[in-house]
Amino acid sequence: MRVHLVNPSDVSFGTAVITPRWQYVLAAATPDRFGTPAIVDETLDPFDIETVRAGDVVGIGIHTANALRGYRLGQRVRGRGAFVVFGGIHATLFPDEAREHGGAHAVVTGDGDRIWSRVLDDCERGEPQPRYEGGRVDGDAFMSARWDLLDANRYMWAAVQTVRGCPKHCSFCSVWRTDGQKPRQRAIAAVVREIVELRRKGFRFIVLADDNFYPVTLGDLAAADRRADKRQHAALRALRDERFELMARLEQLPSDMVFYTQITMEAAEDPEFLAAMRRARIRGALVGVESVTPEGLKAVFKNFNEAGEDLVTRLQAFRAADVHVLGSFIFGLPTDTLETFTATADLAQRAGVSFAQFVMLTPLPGTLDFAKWEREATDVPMVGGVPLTRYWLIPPEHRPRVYSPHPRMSADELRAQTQRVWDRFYAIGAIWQRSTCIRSLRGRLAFVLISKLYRQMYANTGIATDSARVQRSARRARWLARAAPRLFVAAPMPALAEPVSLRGEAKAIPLALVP
Ligand code: B12
Ligand code: SF4
Repeated sequence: MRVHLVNPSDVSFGTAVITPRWQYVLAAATPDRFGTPAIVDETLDPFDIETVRAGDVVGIGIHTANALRGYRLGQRVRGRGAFVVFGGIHATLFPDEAREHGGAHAVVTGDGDRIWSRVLDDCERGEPQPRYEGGRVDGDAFMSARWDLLDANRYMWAAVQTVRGCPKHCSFCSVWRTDGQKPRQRAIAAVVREIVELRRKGFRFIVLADDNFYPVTLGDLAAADRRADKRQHAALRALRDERFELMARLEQLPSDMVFYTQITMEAAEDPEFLAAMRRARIRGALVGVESVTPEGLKAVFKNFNEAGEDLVTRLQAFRAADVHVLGSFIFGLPTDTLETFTATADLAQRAGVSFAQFVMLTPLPGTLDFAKWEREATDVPMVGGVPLTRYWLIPPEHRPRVYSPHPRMSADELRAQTQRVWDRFYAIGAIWQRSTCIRSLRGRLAFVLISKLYRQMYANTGIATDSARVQRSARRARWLARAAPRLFVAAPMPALAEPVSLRGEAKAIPLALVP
């Protein structure tokens, strides 16, 4: 019985930007007696189903965007007599769908770390259960990924997770509902061990694939300190201290290492944290700016962000700490007007963000926005027998782009305006100007390449609807992607030692104490 772990994708680029972490985590969770799992990432190459034999187990991980591709694969491998198991965020949200459309024998909801070995045992006995609850595994029980299985030449960045869950509750995001609002921080030693292993192999670019790298703000601490019962304050303090300890260890790693993460803007108000990020060489962060207006922020329950000039100041604080910001902006909020597009484009350039993504408000399953959209939808259009409220089940060639309805602008208008902002931000002159944030010519060229690649990949899978444009983008992305990994590989360091703890090993925080 062979185990296959498949990351579905309709488009294969030959090279990918970031390793799908779940595959290496599930490989680690696979007991030795089942042998080494075959890891297939379709963003690199399509899955050759001829490799699947009757009695094998095929684990397919899906998010909403690749769910249908996953279902199609599931049906085909089930036809070959394999056991089909689905997991991932979309399967967690719609477990029955994977059975109905994907030929699933079993669906795992939540985290796969602990439950996976039981699923395999049951398949071995020929008795998989229809549903397994993986739950939310504690931070210190997360499996470390099996990086020995990684082909170092095909990815630009490796993904290491340090914390799961986010205390916020933004209306367009599903993370706080699936991963929970209690931050589950991994043990520092486990995180660092993975990073060292990756650097030994020649990986120097690491994505800290966290929901929010800054789960405890200064505001949270102050609020907890005002309470008579100080236990919560102590728990938050301990979480914060662990972040600093982790960053102190990263600081001791080879100086050519670069980290990238996702973080809320509140970190910009915390100079001590920013300074630690700089020392740890966390050189980039996706910051969910979302909207440049206070009304827009309120509409998505993100009032903790700043707007206008205060927003510029916050974003510049990251830049001053040498943290390149990938600003994530949302268009199509009910409060947006035509002026919002120009104001956003101007602000993105002025605030010194190095990269930006301009996404259109989309009702993603598991979010409050989706629930409202589904609830309020009347006369739901059908496409090929599928209601639009299940748009991910519509074949990609017929699938309309689905956006949250806007009170004044049509979807076409929103899309055209959004495209215009992308084109403006990623014009070669604008990129070259932004690349001055890097000193070396090689670094600047890499910056231009990554900017162009990012833009092309997004245009391909993101907002463009004109198929000629999509095809062109895919071709360019493939071409750029071939050149990119060479700029990312470093000489392996097989003898690299693990950095030592500066304050003694931090203890895992009892979950019950974290608010
Ligand atoms: C890093 C990341 C990215 C990276 C890298 C993706 C990659 N190559 O892995 C980048 C930046 C490229 C990215 C892009 C996007 N992402 Co993203 N991303 C994440 C993030 C923060 C972490 C993912 C991760 O590595 N987690 C660590 C691993 C170990 O966890 P995991 O994947 O959940 O897997 C565990 C379980 O789910 C389960 N499991 C997973 N698969 C399987 C399979 C089986 C068989 C089993 C048994 C179990 C199992 O077990 C695993 C171990 O516990 C998540 C947030 C999140 N919490 O998941 C968002 C997230 C997955 N992304 C999201 C989105 C929306 C996107 C984009 C569409 C954003 C955009 N607007 O462009 C694009 C989509 C790109 C594409 N076309 O596929 C959403 C998905 C929502 C949804 N309903 O699908 C998430 C949940 C964030 C959010 N705000 O809601 N993303
Ligand atoms: S958008 Fe970011 S800050 Fe908001 S809930 Fe999701 S992960 Fe947390």
